[in-house]
Amino acid sequence: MNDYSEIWRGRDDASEQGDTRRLFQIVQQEVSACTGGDPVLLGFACDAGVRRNKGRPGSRGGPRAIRAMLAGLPAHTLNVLWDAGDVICEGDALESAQAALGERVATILGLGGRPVVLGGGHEMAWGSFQGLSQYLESRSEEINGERKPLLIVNMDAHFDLRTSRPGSSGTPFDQILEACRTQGRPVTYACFGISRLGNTSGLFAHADSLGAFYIEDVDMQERSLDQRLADLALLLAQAEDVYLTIDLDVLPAAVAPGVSAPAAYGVPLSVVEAFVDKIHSSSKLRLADIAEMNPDLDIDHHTARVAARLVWRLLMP
Ligand SMILES: [Mn+2]
Repeated sequence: MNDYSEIWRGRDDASEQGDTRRLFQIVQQEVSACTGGDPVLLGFACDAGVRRNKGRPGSRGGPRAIRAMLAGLPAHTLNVLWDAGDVICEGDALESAQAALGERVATILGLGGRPVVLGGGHEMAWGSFQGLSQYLESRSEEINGERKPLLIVNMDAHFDLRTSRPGSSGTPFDQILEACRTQGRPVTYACFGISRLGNTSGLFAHADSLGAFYIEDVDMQERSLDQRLADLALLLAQAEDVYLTIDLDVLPAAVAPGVSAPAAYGVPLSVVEAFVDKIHSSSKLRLADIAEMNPDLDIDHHTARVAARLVWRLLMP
């Protein structure tokens, strides 16, 4: 276990009136004691997949940067927050780090916790999914009848469906869909915020061939929000379980400069947040992660603050 006492600190308002608790005052690290429904943070300190994908490295510092911005946020109705520490990728040992992430996610899910994973490059999704898959497999014995699909909601400027191997930050959802085919697991892959300028025709064709559902960034603006939330409601109704993954590069570069591939256009934070809230309130969300936080490229913690804001909403009961 890493020592995070340097990060989990903030302003103590105990001399003020009312409930003055902030997240740093309710965080605990003995995760094995977590009870059903508690939120659990887990970091994936890794940019090996970004390097393999020829991106700009630095996201291995992401979990630390997001925790630092979370620490001082008010706790409001939350009474306990668990921090399971980081899975750290050494060098280019990506596959073993992803497997380790999967084990930790499966353990948290088995305890009844609500994991929120802080990245780290988007290669984290392949690790997160391995944990969710293990958990769903162990649970499936208790469920009779036909399985409804797993819904993967990816808020991202990119499909991340590259077919080259070994895996990278550009391949995780192709790896996941491949694993689902092998497992016979019904799955719906839905991408919101795809940039036409950030994906080749070949990638669009591959997404089509896989039956992916996707909405481009130009149709993910405020003016279309009601329609998009209706699309999301339909997808949620058809699903048994939901995995939400947010790539911070779905946001405009001015909002999230601290990412490997900033977006010239992007999806407004208000729209991303409306999606997060709707999915969070669906009671089907099993696992969430937030990818591509790169503190080396951030400006005055703007990206880390946005990431912390989205994570905060996922942590609330
Ligand atoms: Mn991505």
